[in-house]
Amino acid sequence: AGDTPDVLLVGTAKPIVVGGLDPIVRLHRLVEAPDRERFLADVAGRVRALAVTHSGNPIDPAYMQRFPKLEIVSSVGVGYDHIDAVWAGQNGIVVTNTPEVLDEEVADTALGLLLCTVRELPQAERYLRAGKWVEAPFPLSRATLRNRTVGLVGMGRIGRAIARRLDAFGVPVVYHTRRPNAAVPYRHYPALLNMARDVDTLVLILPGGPTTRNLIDAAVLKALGPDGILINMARGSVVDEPALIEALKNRTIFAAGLDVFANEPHVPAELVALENVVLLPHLGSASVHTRARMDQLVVDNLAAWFAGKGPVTPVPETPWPPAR
Ligand code: 8YV
Repeated sequence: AGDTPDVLLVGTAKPIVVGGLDPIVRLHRLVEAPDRERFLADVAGRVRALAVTHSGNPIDPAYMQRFPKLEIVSSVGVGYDHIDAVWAGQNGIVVTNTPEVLDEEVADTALGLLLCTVRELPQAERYLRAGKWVEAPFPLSRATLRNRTVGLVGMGRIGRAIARRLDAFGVPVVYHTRRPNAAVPYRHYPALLNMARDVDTLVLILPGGPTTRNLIDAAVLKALGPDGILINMARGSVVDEPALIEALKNRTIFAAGLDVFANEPHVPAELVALENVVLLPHLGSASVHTRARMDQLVVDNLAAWFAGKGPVTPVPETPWPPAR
């Protein structure tokens, strides 16, 4: 009590995170340290929390073990596949993410990307800018959202926000998850391959990490078929990227809309060269409005923790109060 806790900032010094934490903790900015290793060795023994503002750094057991007094990892973003939350839970470390505050934003972006991909809107805009409209009208889009059925892979909070939007569009929704969600009215497919066979559009909105790696492989793409459209709002790791590139080149599927990639920010040149893809630089939640709420939640979790109130949004692997 009375002790100002030491917190290590891992990632960029976002103003809301720094501004919110500076008055209540002793904030160490790893990002600004000239000699990171010496800096870490210096502060590691005192650090009680990590504030993670960048998902590029893997927060694995070896990393967390450098901080013997580590109590909590507060990470920005709803996805936390960059953190070994199972190990953290087993070692009494709480992990928090930033759910809910981004649901509607990501769902908006998902519908935008779906419409862009189905109706070839970015291609049409490039056409206009290139001055080609005066020569001939842009070709009719071969695909349409009319008569499509969307298979959602994942049915969490964001999945439900996407499904609600599709309801309003008059587009039927089905979904695949490991366990059916009793709270939703949509048909559940226990087997992804069966769903891929029955629908022509897949929207990925599920966690990344080892359990979902390459879930969308050549077999799923083949089952989706020549009218198939794949939208990835989840993590690049969920898709076998080389298999997807092959499927797009060979017209095994019709098109893809991707907000996430296997090795961000690097996007394979082969994808960039394709006309039947729409590519976004991982901006599902990336508005000033929503990112401010996410950053604030990173602060709120640490503020609540050090005030003795427990975390605001712990991940399921590190429940609070801890399961015994
Ligand atoms: C960001 C995201 O990539 O919330 C997520 O899981 O993918 C994004 O909002 C990021 O985590 C915030 O920088």
